[in-house]
Order: sequence, then structure tokens, then C-alpha cells
Amino acid sequence: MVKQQLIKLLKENKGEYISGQKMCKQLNVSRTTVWKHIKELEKEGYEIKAHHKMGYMLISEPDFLTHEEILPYLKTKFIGKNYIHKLNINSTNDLAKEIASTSPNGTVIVAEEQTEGRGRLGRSWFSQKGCGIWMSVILKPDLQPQQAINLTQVSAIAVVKAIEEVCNRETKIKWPNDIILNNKKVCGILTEMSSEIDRINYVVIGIGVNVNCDIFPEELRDKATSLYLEIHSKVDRKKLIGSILNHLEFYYSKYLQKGFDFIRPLSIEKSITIGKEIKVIGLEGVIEGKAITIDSNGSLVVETKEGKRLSIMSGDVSIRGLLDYI
Ligand code: BT5
Repeated sequence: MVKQQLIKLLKENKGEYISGQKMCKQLNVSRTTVWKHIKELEKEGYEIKAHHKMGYMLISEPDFLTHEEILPYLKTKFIGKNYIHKLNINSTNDLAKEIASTSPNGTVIVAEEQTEGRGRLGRSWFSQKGCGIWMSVILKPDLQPQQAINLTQVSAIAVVKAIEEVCNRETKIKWPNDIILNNKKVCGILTEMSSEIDRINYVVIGIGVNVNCDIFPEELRDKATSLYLEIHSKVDRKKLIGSILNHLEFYYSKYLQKGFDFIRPLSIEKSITIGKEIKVIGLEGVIEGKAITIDSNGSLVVETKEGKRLSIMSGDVSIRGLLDYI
């Protein structure tokens, strides 16, 4: 709490000295406490000038997604109240699953870098240091396990809305879990769950957004992009993560109150899949046909060449003419 107030005070006076005395008075702590916190902030990447008479002056803050740095943008009631920030981690989803049963609903884990970021089906997720938003949110909804799949859609809407708010750009959802900008993937979502037969223990929503990444490994160059590469200017990651979490709480709460009917119109409006010739690789095998709509359960409705309509709950979708499906 003192640390947060200290950061606020330093930021309000950025570029100017604040006397040690004034700080002690405003924060109601001793000079030693102020000094200790200043040292801690310096370790975290804050550049602070100290003058024996004039006090302390904030020169710059780090481009890290720490709780203190994102708090000015966070308007949520429960998502992100418990917040874990790591400089480096194997995968935020892995840590989330380890701690989920003992962590509160809405816990957020964010990392600056992932060394073993994961996609679906054991695929890997490129998560370079400091350029993206690599995070996981632990949710404990009172839902049937089969409804958890809808949370991928809820999260996708939250990301699309946040990019709209912060970057003024429209992105599209490639059902079920990709966010597409200018025909390339800018974000992927990985939803994992632990459940009993009729009850969810927890859901982990892993969200990876390529924000300011300027280079991708060779094998991803044709299909991956970042907001920076498309918009041609750097995006404030702190603002964007705040906005994603704000929208996530909003749409998640609405979904719990009103069901998928609340989400469905947006899922349809923002879909890049509907109306296209697609190929789905899923539990049912390989299905080719035209994506017709997203139904009231969140399933993708596909009409095959034989005119048969199938509802698909999950799977890997390729769209003819987009990315790798020609
Ligand atoms: C996804 O899987 O799109 C889910 C990605 C979820 C990542 C987040 S980051 C925070 C959290 N912690 C984790 O460990 N994961 C989550 P999928 O639909 O299976 O797509 C994976 C495929 O996307 C890969 O096989 C690559 O082709 C491609 N890919 C990998 N890294 C990418 C990137 N940074 N941007 C765009 N595409 C990428």
C-alpha cells in the first residue's frame, strides 16, 4: 500500500523533486521506510534521482506490467485484485493451474517473458520479452463443464473490444480462439479447465497478445503479426492490459447473468469465419464446408457440400484463402 502511494506521489511530481519530509508526511511513514521503498523501486526499474536536500525525483518508470503500473487503468471489482507479475516464467497457464485451487477468483498472472508458452494441443507460443501481454486469468464460475468453452468467446470479445478502445482498430475473431488483424494472428487464447463431472473447479484463460513485437521467427512470419507492425506505432501495454481485464470482467459477468445469448451477437458480428469456406479438424475428424453461424451454445454451424448442417464445439479451423489454407 505504501509502495503504491509512493509511486503515485512520484508520478504526480515526475521530473520534479519532492522533499523527503513531504513524502513522510503524506505517506505517514518514517524516512527510513521511504528510503527502503525507493531502493526497492530502483531494483524494479524505476529511475529515481536522490538529492540530500531536495529529496527524490522520478525520471522514468519501467515498461513492466506490474500491479502498481497497471492500477491506474484497472476498473475491475475482482479480476486482477490478486495479481502476480513475473519477469520470466515457463508458462503463465502452468503457474495458474498450479495455484488455482488456493487462489481467489479473478487472480491474474502476467509475465514479461515465457520460455515455454503454450498454444492448444501442445503447440508452442512465441512469447518474447517485454513486447507482448502474456497472461492467465483464474476464474471459478458456477457453470457446467461443457459451458467452459464459451469463456474462450467471452475472452475473445474482451480482447477485440480492448484493442478497439486503446488502438482504435477493428480486429476479428477466427472461431474459436484467434484474434486476426489484417489477415494475420495478433492474439491467441488458451482455455484450460479442471472439473468434476457436473462442476467446474476452475478455468484458466491464457491470453497472448503480440503488442509491440517487431520480429517473429521465420516459421511464423507469414501468419503472425503484432499491433505495432500493423499500426506502425508503439502501443501502451499497461493501458491495453487494463482494458482487456476491464472488458473481460464486464463480458464475463454479463455471460454469467444472461448466458451466451448476450455474447452471441458480438461473436457473430466480430467473426471472420462466418460465411467462409472452411476446414475444421476436430473430434469429429476433418470437416469441410461453409461456416453458417455460431449457435446459441457457442458452437460453429457448418454446412457440408452434401447440405448437412453440423454443430462443432471445438476444433482447429482453417479458412480458405486465409493464412495457410489455400
Ligand atoms: C493459441 O493456440 O493460439 C493459444 C495461445 C495462448 C498463449 C497464451 S500466452 C499466456 C498463456 N500462457 C501460455 O503458455 N499460453 C497462454 P493455437 O490455436 O494452438 O495456436 C498456436 C499456433 O500459433 C502455433 O502453432 C504457431 O503456429 C502460432 N503462434 C505461435 N506463437 C505465436 C505468436 N506469438 N503470434 C501468433 N501466432 C503464434
